[in-house]
Amino acid sequence: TPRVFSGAQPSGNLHLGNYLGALRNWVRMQGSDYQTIYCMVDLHAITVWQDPKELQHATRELCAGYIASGLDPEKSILFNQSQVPEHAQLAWIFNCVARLGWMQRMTQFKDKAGKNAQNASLGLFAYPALMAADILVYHATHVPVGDDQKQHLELTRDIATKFNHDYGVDFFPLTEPVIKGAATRVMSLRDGSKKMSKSDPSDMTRINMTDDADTIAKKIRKAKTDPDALPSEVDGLDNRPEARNLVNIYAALSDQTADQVLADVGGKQFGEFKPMLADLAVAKLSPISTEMARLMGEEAEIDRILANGAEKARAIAAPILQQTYDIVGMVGAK
Ligand code: AQP
Repeated sequence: TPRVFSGAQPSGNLHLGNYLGALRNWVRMQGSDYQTIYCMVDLHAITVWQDPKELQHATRELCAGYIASGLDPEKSILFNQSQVPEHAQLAWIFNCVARLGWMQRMTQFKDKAGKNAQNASLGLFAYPALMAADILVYHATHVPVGDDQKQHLELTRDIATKFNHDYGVDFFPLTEPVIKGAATRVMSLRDGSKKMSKSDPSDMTRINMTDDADTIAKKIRKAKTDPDALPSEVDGLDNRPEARNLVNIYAALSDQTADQVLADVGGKQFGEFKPMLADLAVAKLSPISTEMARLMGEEAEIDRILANGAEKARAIAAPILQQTYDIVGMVGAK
């Protein structure tokens, strides 16, 4: 069976971008023709500073978010990355396969490190090698992600190719990205050129999965737009990034294409469209936030699910790491 792996960082609030770009597709791949493995990537989160107490809270809340969105611990393996040490072990091997020049081209590093890159952690720079290990330690074949992860997935293929070539084996598969839906890159509500992100200092830029109905409505009401009416075709959204973003969100939430949405709402002003979008967002998201809050009242149950998932994940990862060590020539590998 083809195997799916994906993850999200417990680095803050799960938001609408994570949900539409990633999580929703994870749920759709569950219980179909795939074995599905979904991780809370806490080792990735600490590539930038995380307060220890907040990291613990965010990891459990992320797990609650996964389950509330429809992931089922009976159908998918759910666990946190640090509980499966094989990720970090394989990442070391990949640090020795990947080239400095490859890492230097990563746009996410450039964005996150900012102007003062000398002060970024070594872990932030090496992030894509750990991500490649997350995927390849399961020999995963499909990785559902948002559009922003495309470059990292290409690097994952480069690492697999170089490893296979250097050691003369056909061991690691070339993984396929799965980037699907009308909102594969949800943008900030305040700036149509920036992606919606957990780490944006302004909470008004994103819709958190934990936001209540009033907050969601307020954020959409205050979302940046232009003064024109909505066009009736997608071409009319050119050079209107904020308008395009709201239409794409509406399309994704209502399972339509942007063209179908515009066929209905073309000609309307934002004053009329925004309340429609707010109602739709509240209808789709409030059952999830209610369930998340309920699950957060059962911390011991979440920890049990994670421990159980980690055990199942290790059963797959450990033999693949052993074989890797053997290929590389580590004595005592067998
Ligand atoms: N704005 C987005 N639109 C669509 N998909 C998105 N994803 C993230 N932002 C958007 C997808 O969500 C999954 C998990 O992301 P992550 O937790 O690994 O972190 P990230 O990509 O770095 O997302 P954030 O929210 O911007 O976190 P911070 O601010 O901590 O860096 C991935 O599949 C991602 O593509």
